[in-house]
This record gives sequence, structure tokens and C-alpha cells, in this order.
Amino acid sequence: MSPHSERQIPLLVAGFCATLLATVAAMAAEPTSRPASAPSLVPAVDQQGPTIKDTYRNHCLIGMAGDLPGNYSALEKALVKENFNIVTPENCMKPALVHPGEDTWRFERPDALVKWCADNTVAVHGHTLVWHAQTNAWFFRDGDKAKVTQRLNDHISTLVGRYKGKIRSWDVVNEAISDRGDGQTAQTENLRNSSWLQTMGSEFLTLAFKFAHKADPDAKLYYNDYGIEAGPKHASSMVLLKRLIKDGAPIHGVGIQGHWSTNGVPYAALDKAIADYASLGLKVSVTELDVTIRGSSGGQFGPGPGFGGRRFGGGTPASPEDLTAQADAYARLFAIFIKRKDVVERVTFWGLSDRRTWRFGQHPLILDSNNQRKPAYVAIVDALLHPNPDLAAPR
Ligand code: 9MR
Repeated sequence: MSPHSERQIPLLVAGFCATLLATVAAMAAEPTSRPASAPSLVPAVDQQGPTIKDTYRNHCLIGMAGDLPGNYSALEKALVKENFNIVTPENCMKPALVHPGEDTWRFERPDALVKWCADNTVAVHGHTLVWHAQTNAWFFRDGDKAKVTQRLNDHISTLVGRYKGKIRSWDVVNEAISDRGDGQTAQTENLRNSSWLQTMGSEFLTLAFKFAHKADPDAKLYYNDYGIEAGPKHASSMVLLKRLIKDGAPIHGVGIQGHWSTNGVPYAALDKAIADYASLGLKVSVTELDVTIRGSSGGQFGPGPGFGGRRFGGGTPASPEDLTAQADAYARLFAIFIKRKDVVERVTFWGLSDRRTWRFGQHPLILDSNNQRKPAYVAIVDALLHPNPDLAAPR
């Protein structure tokens, strides 16, 4: 049994009622394949204990992703301020949204986000300058290498320059390494065959970092990717990062995205990967953390009606066992981040709650769809304040 479950404090009445209502509503939409005897009530969770942001204030930044303030409710905005000290724009700074045409920029949402964060003393991590996805075709149309390079420079210098001094760090290049093994992934960069690679060659990465650094010399610049903590993709990331450093790219750190599931977190590989990146003189951030609940109760997207429809609630409820296993997974992850605190400078959750998540219906985050703290929340606090030796970091 984990320490958080031993120390569970009875729910506040309000929190209990909200959770019970949500559970009952979600059960109404439960697929008939789920056993009728399956547990339905979540374990009791202390809603009043220390916040994750305060608990980890001497270790790392704690962030969330969202296009604030947007249509976030007053309660949700209060939760962001209470629990997080840095925000990543989930979508509004992506090339396709902020720069849909060569001479067309959409700064309304990014400006509003940067202002909201400044007004509320929350830092901003920019996401993302260069990506193979959500980048309009005009960047590459009729372009030789020189033309595309100039468009890349214009894009980066305009966007980074606009928020100079207001955005702490940037994902400069996102997901450049291919998922598909080519038989030599452990020895090569194995770059994704993107339009950037096709038009500019592998130099597009180095140049992107140089353009960003020129636009804001104080911003910390990151390479960001998923699955780079393990296997051949990790090996490729090391080859790529060594080349970027050798070629003088002003790179500060590596973003390990962290889209995992409860029974699929590569703890030992992650621990080693953080050390590997540190050996190159780089910092690490965990940039898009979410750990879905495994199995039929959480591994599928919600069927629809549930608690307010597919987008805002609903889905199959998580069982107490699911939530406890998820809490243990988060505790083990944070034990690694604590062990590597000299390297890990930020941990950002990809969303606010199980209502505000791209993995909706899979219960991936630490606040539930009623904005109540889940067992995982308390487990993360306990990982620092009351560590459980059974959930320790790999040695
Ligand atoms: O969470 C984001 C989702 O709302 C968008 O529809 C999607 C496509 O732009 O991107 C999601 O965020 C991705 C992030 O930008 C890069 N890493 C993977 C994330 C999840 O797909």
C-alpha cells in the first residue's frame, strides 16, 4: 500500500458529493461490457493539503498546458494560479494558428495568454516554433532553401521577438526524430522526413535555434520530443543533440514529453536518459506529462453522454484500483525527478484536469473532471514530503 492511501483523509462533503455525482453520471454511460460489480467510487483524497507548486518550489517549476484565459471558468483560472507557476500554450502559438499566411498573423490568443500570465505572476513556456505538423504549406511553397530559410527566420524572429523578456523558454523544434526505425536508428539522427528536412536539410534545426537566440538571447531554448527517453529513439536523440551542440546551436535543454500510461512508464530508461542529457551539459524538462489509466476502464475514449458529453466529462469511470495504480506511477516518476533535481528544471502537465485534456476519457491528469484532487495529486506531494521506499527512483 502506498503512503498516500494510508494517509487518506475523509473527503470534504462538497468534494464527495461532486465526485459521487460525476461517478454516477459517468456510470450511466458505461459500456455494458464492463462488469456490473466493478468498483465505482474513487478513493478518498485530501483536498486541502499542500499544493504541488508550493511543495516543489525548491526543486522545479510545475506547469500546465492550456490556452488561457480563453473559455476557462473563474474556478479553473483560480486552480491554474493555485497549482502551477508556468503555463504552456497548448495550441495558440503553433505555426498554423499564429501564422496562417505569410503576411497573416493571429496574435489575439497568444497576446491574451501572455498578458494573463503576467497579470497573475505565472511564467510562460512557448510551444512550438518548428514542427512537422500544423504548419501551413505556404512555408514551403515554391521555395528553394534560401527562401524557406528566410521564412523560418521571419517566423521565429517575429514570434520570439514579440514576446522577448516575457516568455521564459521555448520549444524551438518539436518532434523532429522519426518513429519509424530505419535499421540504423541507434547510430543516426533518424530525422522525420518533414517538409523542413526536405527543403532545408538537417541544418533547419541548428538555424532555428540560432534565429530564436538572436530574437531573445535570454530565453531558454529546448528540443522537445516524445519517446526519446528509451530505445533507439533515445540513441538517435543523443546523436542529434551532440551534432547541434557541435554546430553551435544555442540549446539549453531537452523536453521529454511524457505521454505515458500507468503500466507503461519506462522508469529506468527515463532515469538514465535524464543523466545522459545532463552529460551533454543540457537541462531537462518534462514538458507534456500525462499518465493514462490502463485497461478497459480508462484506455478508451468516452462514449459521449456521460457527464456532459465527450468533450467535457463522461467516459468510463476509473476504479479505485486504477486510481491507486496511477498514483503510484506518478509517485515513482516524481521520485526520479527529485533524484535528478539538479537537471530537471520543469515538469508540465498536458492539460488542467481530466476535463481539459487531449486524452479525454482516459483520466490522465491529477485533477479529476470536477477539478478535485485525485490520489495522484497527493502521491506527488508525498513523493517529496513522505517518500515511500517502495516507489523510489531506480538506483
Ligand atoms: O493537446 C493538443 C491538441 O489539443 C491538439 O489538437 C494537437 C494537435 O495540434 O496537439 C496536442 O498537443 C500535442 C503537442 O502540441 C505536441 N506533442 C503531442 C501533443 C498531444 O498530441
